[in-house]
Amino acid sequence: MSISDSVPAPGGPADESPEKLHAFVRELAQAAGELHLSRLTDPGKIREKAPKDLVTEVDLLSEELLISRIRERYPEDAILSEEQGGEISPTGRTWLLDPVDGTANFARANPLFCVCISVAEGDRITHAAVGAPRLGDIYHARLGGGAYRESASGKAHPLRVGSAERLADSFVGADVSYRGSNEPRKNGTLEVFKRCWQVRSLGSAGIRGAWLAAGYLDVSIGTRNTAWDYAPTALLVAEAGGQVSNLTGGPWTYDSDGLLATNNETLHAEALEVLATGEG
Ligand code: 2AM
Ligand code: CA
Repeated sequence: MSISDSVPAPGGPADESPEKLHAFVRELAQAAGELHLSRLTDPGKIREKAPKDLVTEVDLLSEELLISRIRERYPEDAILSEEQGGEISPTGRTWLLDPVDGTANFARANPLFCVCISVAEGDRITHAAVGAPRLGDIYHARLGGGAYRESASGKAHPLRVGSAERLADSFVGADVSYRGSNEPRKNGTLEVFKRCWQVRSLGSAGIRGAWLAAGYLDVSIGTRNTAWDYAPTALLVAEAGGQVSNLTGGPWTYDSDGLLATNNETLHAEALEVLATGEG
């Protein structure tokens, strides 16, 4: 039995079930995606909240939409979202939201952007959705219930990680910017790049994690500390049969300073070893 079966939904409808909560998570992803598409070539005013860290009007509108719908249905739940902030509840349920992940892509109408929605209970992610409307896909997972790619037709395809067991056979996804201060981890990531088969830099942590779960990538390296865009990866990849940890092999948590996801234990061990060699 998963925690989501055993914990009553605080503040939710009395007959709430994990399936209903999950359907709501998918509805939210769909609604945010429709908003994204309606503003695809009109992101509105773009601001730099930090150098090269963009926020558009659509980020803020998407966040408003998500938060208002969650508050209406689950007024007791905690919310942590990228632009408005918030807290993770130590005991109750928390929604982790990235209203537009891949904003730098979205701002120029590049199709690789998504909304990231996760539900956390205690230290576990119980539901997650990555909605990538320009791709026509919603990737979603429920703890113990499997991971799926839902296409625009509504058809659900089960997700399964790829089979590569060696870096030399792997497609590696990571976003490396030569700006900023995460130099040691960057060196480790570059070392992984040198040893893998091919590198993919997508500009969206949410899509990168979903694509690992789907078998389109074999290794995903995230070198930031942003729970709202890594949380879906943790659940999607675990439910698709893969491995997830922090960058030194410990459990990934909300305040880990990075996330490594791979197909299997053998590949995970190799990736961790190579990441560590780059630290020197
Ligand atoms: P964002 O679009 O929600 O900001 C590629 O840059 C990936 O890293 C995206 O998922 C992006 O999320 C994330 N990211 C997190 N912090 C960032 C920052 N300071 N600058 C650029 N991208 C950031
Ligand atoms: Ca964002």
